[in-house]
Amino acid sequence: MHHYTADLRDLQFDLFEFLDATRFGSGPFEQVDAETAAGVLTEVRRLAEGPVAASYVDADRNPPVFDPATHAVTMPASFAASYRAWREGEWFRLDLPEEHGGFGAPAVLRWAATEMLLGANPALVMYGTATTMSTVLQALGTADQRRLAELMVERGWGATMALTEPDAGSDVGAGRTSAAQQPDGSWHLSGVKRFITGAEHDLSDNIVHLVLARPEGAGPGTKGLSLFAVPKFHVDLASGVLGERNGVHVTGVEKKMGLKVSTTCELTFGATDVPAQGWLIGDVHDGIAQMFKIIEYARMVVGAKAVATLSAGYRVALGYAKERVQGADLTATTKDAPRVTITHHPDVRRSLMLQKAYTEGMRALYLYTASLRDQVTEAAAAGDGEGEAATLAARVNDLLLPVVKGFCSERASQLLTAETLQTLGGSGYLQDYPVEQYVRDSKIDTLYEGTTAIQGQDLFFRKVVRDGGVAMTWLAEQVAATGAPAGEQDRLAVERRRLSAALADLQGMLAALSGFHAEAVQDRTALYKVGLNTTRLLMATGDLVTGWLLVRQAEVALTALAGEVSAADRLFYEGKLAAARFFTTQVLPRLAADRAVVEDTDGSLMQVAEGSF
Ligand code: ST9
Repeated sequence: MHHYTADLRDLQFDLFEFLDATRFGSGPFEQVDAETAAGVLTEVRRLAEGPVAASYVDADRNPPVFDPATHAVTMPASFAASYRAWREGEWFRLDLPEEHGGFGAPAVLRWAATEMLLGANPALVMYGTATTMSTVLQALGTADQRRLAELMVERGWGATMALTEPDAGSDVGAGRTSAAQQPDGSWHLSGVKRFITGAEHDLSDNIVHLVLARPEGAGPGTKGLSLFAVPKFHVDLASGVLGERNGVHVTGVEKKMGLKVSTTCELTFGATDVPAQGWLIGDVHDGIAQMFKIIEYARMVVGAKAVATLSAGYRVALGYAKERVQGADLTATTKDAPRVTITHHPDVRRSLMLQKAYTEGMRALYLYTASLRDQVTEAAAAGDGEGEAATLAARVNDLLLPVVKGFCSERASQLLTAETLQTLGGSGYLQDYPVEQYVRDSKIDTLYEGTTAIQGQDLFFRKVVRDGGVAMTWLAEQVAATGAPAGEQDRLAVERRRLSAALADLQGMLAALSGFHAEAVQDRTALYKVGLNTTRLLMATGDLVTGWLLVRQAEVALTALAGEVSAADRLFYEGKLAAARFFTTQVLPRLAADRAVVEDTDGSLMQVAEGSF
């Protein structure tokens, strides 16, 4: 047994009972029927819990070694073995479209399988998604770049997304890496990128960097950036044979709090005699939009990773709590009353149910978001890709992306520290259990791929205001429908009432923020009142959608319980009812306080002198 166990039952529930299971074996997903999909989940679970999880701890204690003289990184042997096991199983194909050697699996299945790998060994997925990055070259590249993409898949080459620079983190548009066009049509890049994931390792014999740089004479900001493919080694595209070393080198590898086996690199272009030669993607200057194709995917990776780690942690905490005998029942009246396992203590139960409800609710959230992508694919396959339903599904998917990334990572990180580790008491602080590593490895999820603050701004300014509120209004209608009273005998009456109240609170927040936004037409400083609340809005939206999905899951559970179920399934479905009851009555009421804070925002914080902090 390694550190990780997957929650296969809950993943199966999401895919085959909760979300629309009719997509398996039909339309664009004809080749992946439900039985095949279930087989994929079982196989990936075996791989994740076995060889993939095997190096998780060792690679943390013995992280990659960087040699500045050769710019090379040696990966821990244990991790290389995990990576090999994953590649030899050809599982990288799961994430590729069928026309590029993939399985043609729906997004819900791809993300469910990815969750297990992320929970078992997140860095492995981060190195492995290099293969998926090739699809951007397939979609947007020239004929040569599409050939390069083929080689990336065939040879298992690494890839990076290179945006960040020492003075351009959240503000990507401040990037100074430049690109000068050459007579042969290629470009020479100069500059330094920072925090580049996987820019050096010895897991593959080449790495293709996808780099944002500013062509000479281009304008400022993100719109002046173009996207270039810059390989570590030049390639003869016809044969795939590697040629000369390109002038791009890793000049530093960061020492970090966690996720140590994922190399975080400083990447320098054109600092030696050899130029850093790159090629403009698709021969068009549209860098930030092209890079966002990768960023959107990566933000889903981060959200799913956060849920995967919380799930792994919750299962460790639950196992511990069921075994750990400590103290007497709170109602005991004598000092020598029998000691009980800590699951008998109310506060431990509160903590465990909080972890369970968030884990299952946020899993439902990222899978529901993935299912919207499937709806777009299905509509396109039916020749209705530009139709109303597909457009709406794409907009709601866009709306939920910052929630998946920002909300799931924040909640998972908070819960792992405040609840999961705490369940184990002092033992949680020890390296005897994996939870301290989960805490360290998951903290980065709130930071990279756009911090939580960036996700909050994205949600309000781009996904609500710029969208004209279309996606948010549709989502609110769905929540309202679930929250509507369903008769006197309804076992979920309390849950629906609480859900409706929380929806009203979120709508109150949105109304207040829209008011501040409108006020800014006259007085720009009113925007501060929006900015003081965008993270709060992000978290409240996440809580509401999580609560909504948990109530809908409870509806499915009730239906199942009305029929014949096994003893194990009875417990599983009762657990769904308990999670919905707990979340709607103990978490959602807090949105009323958030609403009051938003409505009372006066912007005075922005008047406080720096020296008074
Ligand atoms: C990093 C790496 O952190 C960490 C590794 C994580 C592990 C991930 C695993 C690897 C995954 C690899 C997967 C590959 C697979 C790929 C498969 C793909 C199929 N949505 O608002 P404006 C665009 S890397 C879409 O004016 P500012 C849009 O084109 C570092 N597009 O922005 C827009 O034009 P328009 C991560 C968006 O004020 C244009 O940008 N760093 C979106 O100029 C300008 O928009 C970050 O994430 C969006 N949501 O710049 C940066 N937003 O408006 C964080 C913008 O005409 N900072 N565009 O449509 C930000 O996101 C900033 O908000 C900013 C602001 C830079 C966009």
